[in-house]
Amino acid sequence: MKCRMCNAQAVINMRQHKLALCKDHYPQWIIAQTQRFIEKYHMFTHQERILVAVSGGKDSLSLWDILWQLGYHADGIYIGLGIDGGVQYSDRSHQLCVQFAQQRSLQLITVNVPETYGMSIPELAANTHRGKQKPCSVCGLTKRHIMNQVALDGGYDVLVTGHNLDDEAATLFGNTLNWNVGYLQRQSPVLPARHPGLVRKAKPLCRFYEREMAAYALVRGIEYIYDECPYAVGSTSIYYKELLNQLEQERPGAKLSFYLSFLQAKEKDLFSHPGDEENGDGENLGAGGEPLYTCPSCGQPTTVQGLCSFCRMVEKISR
Ligand code: Q46
Ligand code: ZN
Ligand code: ZN
Repeated sequence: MKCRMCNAQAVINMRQHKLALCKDHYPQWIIAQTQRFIEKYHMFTHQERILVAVSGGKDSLSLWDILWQLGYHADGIYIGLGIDGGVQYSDRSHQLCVQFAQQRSLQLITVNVPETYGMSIPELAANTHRGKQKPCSVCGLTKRHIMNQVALDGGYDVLVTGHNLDDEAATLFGNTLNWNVGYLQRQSPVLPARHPGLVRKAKPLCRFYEREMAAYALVRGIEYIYDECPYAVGSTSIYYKELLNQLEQERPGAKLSFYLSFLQAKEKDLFSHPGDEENGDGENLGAGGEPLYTCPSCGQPTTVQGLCSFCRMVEKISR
């Protein structure tokens, strides 16, 4: 397979775009496409301050690398979850983020959950009613809360995450299977901040396949953690990804068109609703148009008067 631009050996063939590119032209194409998506969905500008959520995985580190090459003012945030899983998952992923930032003289903010809250994520989960089998719901709540708080306190304009097309298509698939209207309303490449306690969120990689991001990281020599979080094993989202991969196998481009057709349907107001909003709690906050209150402890939004879910959890474990 030859590169369409220069005839050199191609490193990737993207069947859905009928495009093969070499090791030089491929990263250039990814970077230019990312800039196109940032503008198309009005994610952020070169004048704004960006906080990139990094996990040590290929997507988030590639995203930070792309934004850096595009000349954006982007700092990173890493959240230490205290997850070991026999592979020292958290330690290793932190090391890789630190190394990545040092190589590019970028600023990395680290929040260590066990040091800050006195318990690791699995311990937090074991000590609350949430996440009886798996710590994922407590983990998600905690990560969203901390990322939003650090972005607010640091005066960042936008929080960006490395969700790729496979992630977005799997989420969309799950939300469609359940016709979860609230989540469908909120699923978007960019989510404006509707409450003063929230920052805007954006997903610049939402139109790239997972394999395209793996190829980008490889070509750019980015060292990343290959292991998934040990708690990801057997998750519904992984199951949906496998189903969608089967579909993609037979119909190249199916995943991309599933996602893009959804975005087009949204543009035509299929899911329009006055209460279109995400929240610090990660629940269906405000999606039904109900009013948002402000948590007296952290300032982030909540649907009930009083403490938000995160602050309630913290209060419970400190008792
Ligand atoms: S939620 Fe669950 Fe992930 Fe947290 S505990 Fe691991 S798998 S990291 S995206
Ligand atoms: Zn080429
Ligand atoms: Zn709160």
